[in-house]
Amino acid sequence: MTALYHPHHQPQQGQPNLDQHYPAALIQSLTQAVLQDGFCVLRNHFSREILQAWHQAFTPLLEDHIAREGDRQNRGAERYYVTLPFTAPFANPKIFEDEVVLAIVAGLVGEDAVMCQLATDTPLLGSDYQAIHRDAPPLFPEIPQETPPFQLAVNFPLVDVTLENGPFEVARGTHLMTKEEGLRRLEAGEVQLEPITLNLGDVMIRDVRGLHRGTPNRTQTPRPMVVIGYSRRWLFRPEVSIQIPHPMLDTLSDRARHLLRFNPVVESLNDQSTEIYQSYAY
Ligand SMILES: O=C(O)CCC(=O)C(=O)O
Repeated sequence: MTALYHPHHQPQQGQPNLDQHYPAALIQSLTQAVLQDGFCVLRNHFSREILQAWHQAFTPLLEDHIAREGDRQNRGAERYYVTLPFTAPFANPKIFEDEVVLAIVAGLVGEDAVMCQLATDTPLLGSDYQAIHRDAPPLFPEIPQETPPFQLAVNFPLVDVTLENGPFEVARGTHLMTKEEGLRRLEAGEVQLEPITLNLGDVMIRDVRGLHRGTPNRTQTPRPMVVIGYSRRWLFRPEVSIQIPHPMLDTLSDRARHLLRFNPVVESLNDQSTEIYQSYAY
């Protein structure tokens, strides 16, 4: 069973997600779901107003990205990876410091986890099925056993995700085995790819080793999915980073500074090269 977070535990829209709304047992069961299934979904968790503002700010970034790098197509036809600038509206602690998400993250990749990625994946009309993949190589490719989690993706869409506009598909439990074994089980019909439909406000937390793929967006409307990466403190992923503009530093809480501590601080975002995350599938 995917652990679902049910609305009767839900804080009012616009209210902070305080711990008392999320009993420790619920956080524990969501954490356990990620350990067992490779993912969990928190329904109706983030403020839709905040995400609507993100969507508005994202649209010109996508257009600009396509104009500059549209011919790269390294994630497949009509599918784009766009880094989000760590400025308003995206540098919002109500999202990246969400108490519940951080509690689950801490239970999976440690209290001293780091935030290493803030970006989006967006299929458009004309996109296709991706090859089934993971987002990270195994820590120890020499042995056929998997390890406890070390890299998480916190995903949430900027539009409702339906079966028509390119739902992410994932095979439950495949983070616990080698990629070859996961592919064998898929081939044998022992596990299936499941499409994850999400409403604006829903959040998926996943172990990036779960075998998954993007699917075609058959609508005219782009389907942006945000990815915030949280890792164990010792994991270095040179392909991703978050450039922190110096003026933002004063606005960050101690916890945010700690989460972001291994990211580069830059004078301004204007003259910096952006993240190039080319090789994404393992
Ligand atoms: O956006 C999606 O649905 C999945 C994209 C993905 O897995 C990737 O590009 O690595």
